[in-house]
Amino acid sequence: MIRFSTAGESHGEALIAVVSGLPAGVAVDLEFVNHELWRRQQGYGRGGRMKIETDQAHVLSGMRHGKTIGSPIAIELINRDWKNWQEKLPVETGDPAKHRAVTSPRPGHADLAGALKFNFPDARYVLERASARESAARVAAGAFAKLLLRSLGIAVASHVIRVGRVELERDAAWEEITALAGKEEVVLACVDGETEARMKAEVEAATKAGDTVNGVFEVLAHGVPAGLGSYANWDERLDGQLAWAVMSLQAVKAVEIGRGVAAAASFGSRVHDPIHYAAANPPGRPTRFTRPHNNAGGIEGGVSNGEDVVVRGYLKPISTLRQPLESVRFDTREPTSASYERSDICVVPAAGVAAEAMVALVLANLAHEKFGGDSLAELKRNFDGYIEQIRSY
Ligand code: EPS
Repeated sequence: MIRFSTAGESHGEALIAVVSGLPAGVAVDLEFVNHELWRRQQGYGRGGRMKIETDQAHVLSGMRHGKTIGSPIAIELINRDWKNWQEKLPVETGDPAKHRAVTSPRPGHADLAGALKFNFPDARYVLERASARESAARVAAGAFAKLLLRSLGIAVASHVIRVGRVELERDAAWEEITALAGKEEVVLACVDGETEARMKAEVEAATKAGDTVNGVFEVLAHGVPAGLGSYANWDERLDGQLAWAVMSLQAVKAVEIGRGVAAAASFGSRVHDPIHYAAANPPGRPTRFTRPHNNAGGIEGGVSNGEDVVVRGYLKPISTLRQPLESVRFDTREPTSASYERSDICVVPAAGVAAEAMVALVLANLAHEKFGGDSLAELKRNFDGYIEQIRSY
């Protein structure tokens, strides 16, 4: 089983990701891991914190001579901002006068629910862990999953399809989406320049108004063979696992598989993807079964069907507002405005990168579950045998 967990607070010394279960022998390209971390920091509308941080993976264990060794991989990401917080958030008792309380909860953030739950007098410790800063550790973990998937010919990418009222109104080709990851400057990670410019104007309007705006990202996984996930038990369904994984990301409030939302308002004859059979294997496809479109998002019955896996994440706008909403003081319970701390205006491209990581981790785990193996060679042998079976079906 490939699993991961993270630790670390937004303004603590470091974030940590621990990934276990990856087979031995996966070549780890740290430049790629760091590029993934860089991508998560980009996008028009990111906050001041991103000017402080340059996230870099410091691998502590589980990797020797450039390859995984089958042991848990521990990755540390140093928070450069820690130097500004050492006295305000010391690990040991420190000077209570230097504590920086978050005095009134922000509607939409975890502040109130977290303070009630953990019986904190203010929301400082809540936001420290609830912050989307944690998603950097997920991206580091996900990069390792992506490297494993890469050796099976599976790639995961994302793009932005909505910011506020502006939506991408055409289909995006896989090549266009993957090209975004190689760009030196990320604006809003939309494949269409004209739409992206209008998305940018939407963020500018929110910035001017002291407001925030988010939207929708789409993650695609290409090269996923038919047969990952299962309809046999509820918790084995690929769509369910992806929904959980993507929904668990900060600010994601809805997840869609394929064209699930539009499908709910359509007739079956307009939704389902007809099945054809080619005379020979189309290039790059292990199966001769083809579909003229992919409204199902590559998943039928909770099982991958060989088409691209397509997952959309809908983000609520960031809840830290420069023009704050009504709230209540933690100490006196008197009405006041919600606390304001430096924040982002728009994070859709960054959330898309974090969602790629989550999708990669789910797929890597299911691939490992199906094909097994303690070494990459063993996994690959089993994988190749299965692909041969599908190819000749
Ligand atoms: C984030 C780091 C944070 C925020 C943001 C995500 O940095 P700071 O709190 O120091 O400004 O920019 O956090 C939130 C959106 C949030 O709601 O907490 C990051 O690394 O992504």
